[in-house]
Amino acid sequence: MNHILYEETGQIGLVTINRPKALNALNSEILAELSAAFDAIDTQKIRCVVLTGAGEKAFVAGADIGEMRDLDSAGGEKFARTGNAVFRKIETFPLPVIAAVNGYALGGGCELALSCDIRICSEQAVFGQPEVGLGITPGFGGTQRLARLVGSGNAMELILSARNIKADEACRIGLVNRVCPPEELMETAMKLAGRIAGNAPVAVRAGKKAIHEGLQVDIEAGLAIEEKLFGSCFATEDQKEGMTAFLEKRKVEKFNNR
Ligand code: DAK
Repeated sequence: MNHILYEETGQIGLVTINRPKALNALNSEILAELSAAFDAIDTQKIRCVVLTGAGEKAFVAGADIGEMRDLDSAGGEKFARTGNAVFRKIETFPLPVIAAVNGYALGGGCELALSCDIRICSEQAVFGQPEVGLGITPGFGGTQRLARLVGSGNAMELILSARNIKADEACRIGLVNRVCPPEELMETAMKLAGRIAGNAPVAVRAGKKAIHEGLQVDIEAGLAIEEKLFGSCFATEDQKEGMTAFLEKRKVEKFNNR
């Protein structure tokens, strides 16, 4: 791959978008490589994924404006389809994905962070949806995921004004979970990933699935989704071990992902 780095630390997979000279802007090659990188993750061995951008300046400064400018409508549609498919792949990925946002997360970059399950950012991070200033709307799910996460009023303000916001404001409106000094960002993200990786994998996956799927339906249907996934945990050895350890007043020996 030319622009995606992947490494593993124990049971954590780290995906890095590596095009720092263009502030990690997403072109079609990067989108294809990002998709392939997620496809290649061993979801039996790895238990949590961290996604970040290379360099100190940007997570992702958006879709590649140079590549997009001359697209015709068929090209625009193809670009949107590719991007939407990758972002949806991340959102529905069986493992939790944490975005470690190290700088600019603009346009498609903000939308990429929104496709992740949890967002942690550095004090230097900047978020925004500048698309209307470029004559387009957000095209990788921004109008949908931002409104679901921060409410329609905040999403309207950000998308319609194209105003960038800093980390503290992003945290205040719930766009990010946590803000930390730049030098502590990766350590904080990896620590959280490690904590997630230590829990029962089937239960963690079920929790992610229940939240995502439940948000798309009414409360009755959402509770039905939860019941089914809750029930499925009782078919696992890890549920027996988790509850037995509690009753025997000892720590869980090991969750085996079974
Ligand atoms: N695309 C391409 N190149 C970019 C880029 C981008 N989004 N952002 C930065 N770069 C490149 C710059 O062109 C520059 O390249 P060189 O000139 O060195 O070759 C290099 O990165 C460094 O950038 P700057 O020199 O501008 O750095 P500054 O520190 O001065 O400014 C900045 C940093 C982040 C404020 C600035 O670069 C900036 O405003 N960048 C653009 C941010 C932006 O508008 N992002 C949103 C892009 S629109 C769709 C699906 C999705 C989308 C649209 C449609 N469909 C459904 C069809 C998504 C749209 C977007 O993301």
